[in-house]
Amino acid sequence: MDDIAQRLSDIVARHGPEALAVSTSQWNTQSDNGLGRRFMNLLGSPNWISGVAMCADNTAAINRMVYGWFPYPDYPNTKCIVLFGHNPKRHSWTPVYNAIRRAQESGAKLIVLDPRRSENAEMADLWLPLKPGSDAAMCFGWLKVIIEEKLYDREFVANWTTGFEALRARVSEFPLERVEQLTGVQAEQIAAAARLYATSGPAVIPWTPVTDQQRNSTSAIRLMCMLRAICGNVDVPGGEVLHGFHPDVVHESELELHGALTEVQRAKQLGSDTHPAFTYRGMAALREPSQRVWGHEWPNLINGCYMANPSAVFRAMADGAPYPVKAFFTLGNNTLMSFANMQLIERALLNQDLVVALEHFRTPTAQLADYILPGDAWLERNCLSDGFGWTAIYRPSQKVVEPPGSCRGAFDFWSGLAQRMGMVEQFPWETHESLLDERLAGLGMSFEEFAAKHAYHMRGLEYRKYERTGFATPSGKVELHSDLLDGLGFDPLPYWRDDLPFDTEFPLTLFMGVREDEYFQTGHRHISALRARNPEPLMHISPADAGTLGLPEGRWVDVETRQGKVRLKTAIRLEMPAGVVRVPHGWWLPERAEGDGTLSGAWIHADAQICPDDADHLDREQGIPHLKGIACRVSAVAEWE
Ligand SMILES: Nc1nc2c(c(=O)[nH]1)N[C@H]1C(S)=C(S)[C@@H](COP(=O)(O)OP(=O)(O)OC[C@H]3O[C@@H](n4cnc5c(=O)[nH]c(N)nc54)[C@H](O)[C@@H]3O)O[C@H]1N2
Ligand SMILES: Nc1nc2c(c(=O)[nH]1)N[C@H]1C(S)=C(S)[C@@H](COP(=O)(O)OP(=O)(O)OC[C@H]3O[C@@H](n4cnc5c(=O)[nH]c(N)nc54)[C@H](O)[C@@H]3O)O[C@H]1N2
Ligand SMILES: [Mo]
Repeated sequence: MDDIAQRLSDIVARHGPEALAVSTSQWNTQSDNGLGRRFMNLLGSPNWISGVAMCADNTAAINRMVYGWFPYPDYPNTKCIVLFGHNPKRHSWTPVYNAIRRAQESGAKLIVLDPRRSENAEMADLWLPLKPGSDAAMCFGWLKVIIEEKLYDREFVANWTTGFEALRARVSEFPLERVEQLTGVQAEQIAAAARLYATSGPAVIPWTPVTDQQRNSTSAIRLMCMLRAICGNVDVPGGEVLHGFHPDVVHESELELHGALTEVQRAKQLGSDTHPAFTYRGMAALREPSQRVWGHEWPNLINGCYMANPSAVFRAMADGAPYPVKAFFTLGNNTLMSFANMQLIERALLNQDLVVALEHFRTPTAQLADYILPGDAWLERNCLSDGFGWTAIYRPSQKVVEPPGSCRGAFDFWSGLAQRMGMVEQFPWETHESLLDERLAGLGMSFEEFAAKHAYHMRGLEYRKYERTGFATPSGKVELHSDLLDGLGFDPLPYWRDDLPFDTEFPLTLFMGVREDEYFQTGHRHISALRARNPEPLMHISPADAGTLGLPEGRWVDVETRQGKVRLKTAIRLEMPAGVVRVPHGWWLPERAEGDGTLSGAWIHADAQICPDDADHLDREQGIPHLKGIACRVSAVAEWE
């Protein structure tokens, strides 16, 4: 830690504080209490990124632009659930899986939009097999039906939205024949689904990662927000509720001290010029409204607000432009494999003066670090969770064993570093527990008392809070037309960006995803009991395509895009549509040789090496990559172990 602090200080002295970049991910939202951002804001670096730039966090940021918060579904009271791809299963999003099944038992309808006949598609009242990446076009189709047939909540639209006429005009560019062409779903089915959503009673469109990972992401997310809003489903029982902060608990956004970062340093945030949506620049117009409605200028929902653009950070690390980034900390995040363009990320890591990983394992990313600090695990630390800042529900998670050996958590890392770098006053807590106690002081309890008393704690939900406070947007209303986006140089209305031209050399389409029960993301391949159940990365392909390509079950193939290739094993699946293949996320082989060049099989199997991050494949506003519909080709591999 002394050496890390010394080397970081030298880098800051030479290149400025912005030469430090930090990447983390979901781990962060459950353990760091905002201390990572606090350290960076005090040091003066805006270059914080997270793998969740492609998972809920970016959705949260975009939702704020429409109605000021990221809503959570009121499953127990809903009458209709719409899943855009999102496929909760017994072993994936288990609580939501249970909530959906219970809602169905009490009569709620289920609509599933998925190219694949997924588990939820099989249990749905309506299944629309849309083309990968066509979710935004589908939403336009629904809006067309709902507006034309006047199925929307006219009173809410009149009183609480801006830009409805402009939206109506934009939507009129999407007759159902066009939407049918763009999505591959029959017009009658699109109309039937739109009617079911708009007329079943209060309805929900739960968050989905599918629209977090598309070149049409910002429009798709905004269109979903608009469907919720104009159908009167925002902040009502059975709809989707804007929780706000819990009034008596100190939330992470507050501990992060975003106000401490100077305007000058904020303006240096990488990627904020080209892809500003979730950066400081992109979210600046929400400061005042957030203060007005939620009592805080810098709500950081799901840690997805005010972050730099990942691709821009990796470019600065690799090439020193627009300025050098020379120190990189990766905490609970397999950085190399969790973004697009792995080739670039490896160059970026190899061009650093200091790389520190806080990890459990020698992941491909950790293998390129100067220091691997052993991280503690969730059973070895106390934690206060508010659902990633999404809900006003707090849950304790208690330490049951001491971390072994020298394993330490985020608290020790950040405060240890802060203390060595002259920030003693701003990191006054002696222990992690004293920080948790401080967060709960408003409830008159210590963490220990809180954990003994509450499995979870929330205040009663208040519906239609906007009638009292307005929405936390510049206009105080739901912004269907966005002056904010207009001001940043983007289309103020949602739009459809045409598909990339057909590439004859790459005639198939791939999507990444379909979670594996045995593993979480890039983790756990070293656990032999799990590996025995699921030994190899599988390409799912339809029987028709397997036939055309002459691929028997179990044949190894290379799936190639213009960016790179991955080696996968053929798995013929009846539920796959023709023309589409599935590439699994995050495969590497911990038993293989480590280090640059091989990275334990990451250079054979990792999906990040086939995801491009050129302008055509990035969402314009957010700059996140397209994992749902990349042109590819598949070729059999003659011999491979
Ligand atoms: N190319 C590509 N990129 C993606 C995706 C994709 O499909 N393709 N998916 C996106 C999605 S949905 C998400 S959520 C993100 C996920 O991105 P990450 O959250 O980075 O996902 P993981 O691969 O689980 O990596 C977490 C790492 O943290 C370590 N770890 C686990 N628990 C602890 C702990 O308690 N302490 C410490 N110190 N370390 C711990 C694990 O060993 C693991 O290496 O990636 C996104 N990025
Ligand atoms: N066991 C286990 N559980 C997990 C995880 C894990 O790794 N393992 N990961 C966790 C994380 S971080 C996340 S984000 C969630 C993700 O969980 P899910 O949201 O369920 O994501 P996936 O299983 O990747 O894909 C869901 C569906 O999207 C469909 N799909 C693919 N492309 C498109 C498209 O363009 N549009 C539409 N509408 N559908 C499409 C696929 O066919 C698939 O059925 O799971 C979480 N739970
Ligand atoms: Mo995720």
